[in-house]
Amino acid sequence: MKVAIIMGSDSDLEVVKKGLNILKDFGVEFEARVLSAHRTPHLAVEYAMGLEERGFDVIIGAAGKAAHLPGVIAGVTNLPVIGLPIKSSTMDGLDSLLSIVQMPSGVPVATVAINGAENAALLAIQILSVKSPELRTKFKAYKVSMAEAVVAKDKKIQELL
Ligand code: RP5
Repeated sequence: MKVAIIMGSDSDLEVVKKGLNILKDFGVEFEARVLSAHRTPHLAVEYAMGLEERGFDVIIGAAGKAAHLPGVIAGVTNLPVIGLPIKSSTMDGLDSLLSIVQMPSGVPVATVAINGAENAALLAIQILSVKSPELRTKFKAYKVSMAEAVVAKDKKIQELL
């Protein structure tokens, strides 16, 4: 089970890394590449078209500004594509979000929040966990520890007030 992460620029890496760390924590195999829908369109399409045959299951496409990358990828693959809008411009990432989320019907891109790299990775893990009991168990444990952290914070605040 493998996830491919394609980012439009190396300037996206700082945000994308947060998602890569989650994939590492869950022990999910991934490949991360810098390929642009505008600057290297032929390479990006060629790479995306080969992923299914290479055994990948999910693709995360991260891009900012006129963020066409996830949509272009979704157009040339049968694999599910998660779009990660990067806040990289003077419009606070709203341009990236709208470019990614407003896909025409027939070509879905599951779009997460602006800079939501963690959720992109977690959604990829949830998709993989449909066929992986091991990942599902890890995901359940993740949710439990997240809830425990909130309960601990609540307790701490009660003690302070
Ligand atoms: C997009 O343009 C990239 O995904 C990046 O978010 C944005 C800016 O790229 P750089 O000019 O920093 O390379 O294609």
